[in-house]
Amino acid sequence: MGERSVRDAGTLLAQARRIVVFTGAGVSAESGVPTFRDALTGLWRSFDAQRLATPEAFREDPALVWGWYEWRRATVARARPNAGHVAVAAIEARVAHAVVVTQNVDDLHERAGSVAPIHLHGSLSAPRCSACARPAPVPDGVPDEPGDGRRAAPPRCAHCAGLVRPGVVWFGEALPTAALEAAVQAASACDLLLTVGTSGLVYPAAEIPRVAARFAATVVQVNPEETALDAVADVNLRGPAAQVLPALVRAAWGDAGPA
Ligand code: BJW
Ligand code: ZN
Repeated sequence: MGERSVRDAGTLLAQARRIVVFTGAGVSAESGVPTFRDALTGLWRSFDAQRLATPEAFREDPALVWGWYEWRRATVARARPNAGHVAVAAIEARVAHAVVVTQNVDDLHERAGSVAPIHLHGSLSAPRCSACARPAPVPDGVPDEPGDGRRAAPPRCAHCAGLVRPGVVWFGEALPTAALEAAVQAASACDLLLTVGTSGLVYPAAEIPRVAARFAATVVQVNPEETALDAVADVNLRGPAAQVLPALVRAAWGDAGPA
């Protein structure tokens, strides 16, 4: 990441009145939460996440899929927000109209102090019945050994005895309407969108930075790798979120950070 580009992006950030921070799995990578396209380990070694995150996979083998999500819930429960999440919360605290839109199903933005991040793909902590859709309780405790993948039979719904499923959005499923509408609305009204740690491959979420660009917002991207959003971004800051985002906040508002 060039010093100058961070300084320039900091100036753009400081000038913006309406900001959207759009995040993906990469913002949680330095907290020890694997990204979606990282290779799986444990019992799931022979799968890829794209095959597990489907209604078909849950129908065929509910214990495999539920076990995978319980392992992920355990991983997140043991993780701590990193300096990238903290910097996002600092941007929110500093800018009157700042909206955090995340594709992540973890709660690390909330735990870093973000007020009401919009979750486009649901949450690991909101299980519901796969038959009647009623919310179900989060299982007590978390699995002991997050490194060791295990199958786990999903609980049964208290109302209809249907299988309880994770409250996340799988491939082929619609995103929660209110969340998607709020994200599109914020993207179409912002003057700067900061996209962090996403490959930009999964739709309709990947439309969010594109909507902002179409409405003439400046798009700044933070990612150590090239992504499908490189062409959409006006500024590409190549580096890990936990380093680049704090540097960006300092470049915008000085060492004192948020007011
Ligand atoms: C770092 C870093 C560091 C690493 N710092 N960065 C148009 C064209 C083609 C296909 C479609 C289309 N529209 C829809 C589709 C189908 C499909 C889709 O998009 N498929 C594509 C793969 C081609 N979309 C859907 O099916 C969606 N539903 C839908 O369209 O419904 C239609 C419908 C309408 C009405 C009724 C019914 C149906 C649903 C998509 C749901 C996605 N769900 C998942 C799983 C959520 C639950 C879970 O977590 O298990 O969401 S998939 C997965 O991808 C997850 C993520 O949120 C999402 C995005 O991934 P993300 O965050 O970008 O992660 P990675 O791993 O891809 O990238 C990590 C990045 O971090 C990398 O760039 C690294 O370099 C970077 N990085 N370290 C900063 N330290
Ligand atoms: Zn039910």
